[in-house]
Amino acid sequence: AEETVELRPLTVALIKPDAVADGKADDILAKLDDCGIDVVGKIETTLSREDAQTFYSQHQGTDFFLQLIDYMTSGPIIALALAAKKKGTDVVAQWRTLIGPKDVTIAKEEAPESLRAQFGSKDEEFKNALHGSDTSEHAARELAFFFPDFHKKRQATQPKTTRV
Ligand code: RTP
Ligand code: MG
Repeated sequence: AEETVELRPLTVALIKPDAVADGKADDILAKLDDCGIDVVGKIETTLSREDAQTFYSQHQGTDFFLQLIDYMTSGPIIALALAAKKKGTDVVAQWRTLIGPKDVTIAKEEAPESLRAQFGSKDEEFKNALHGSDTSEHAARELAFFFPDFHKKRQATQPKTTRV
């Protein structure tokens, strides 16, 4: 069978360890269609400490870094490559809006419909169930990390552009 390469802009979501362990992954996945999101890649994996440190390198040196690495390596995660159903949508921004604020308490107050408000931990405000790439550059980097073959095929299909 012929494989088609997904050429829409993509973002990367992670269903974080607590949400996977609490059996929320299927409920989260079931909502995405109604949110205007197509899942075009899905893998389950467990991050090593080194992977997690690289993934969150921008937070190295913060007082929550160790806690964040412990959290993100505490069990299996599900990585998703997401595309917007609606043409021309900035899927990186769309997904960040859908997940809502990173602090679950604030998400519940300010964005009760958001996925973090619905699926985040009741007890720990930073166990927010979901990640979303924050820029298209980071989305490309995260896509290459979690879906290397997929990323390579996209690169090969992309027309070469010349910078003037
Ligand atoms: P993410 O990278 O996971 O999508 O979350 P985000 O962009 O909304 O938030 P970011 O500032 O990048 O923080 C990354 C993750 O670190 C945890 N965190 N803990 N204890 C704390 O003060 C604290 N601050 C952030 C959260 O799990 C957050 O999602
Ligand atoms: Mg972030």
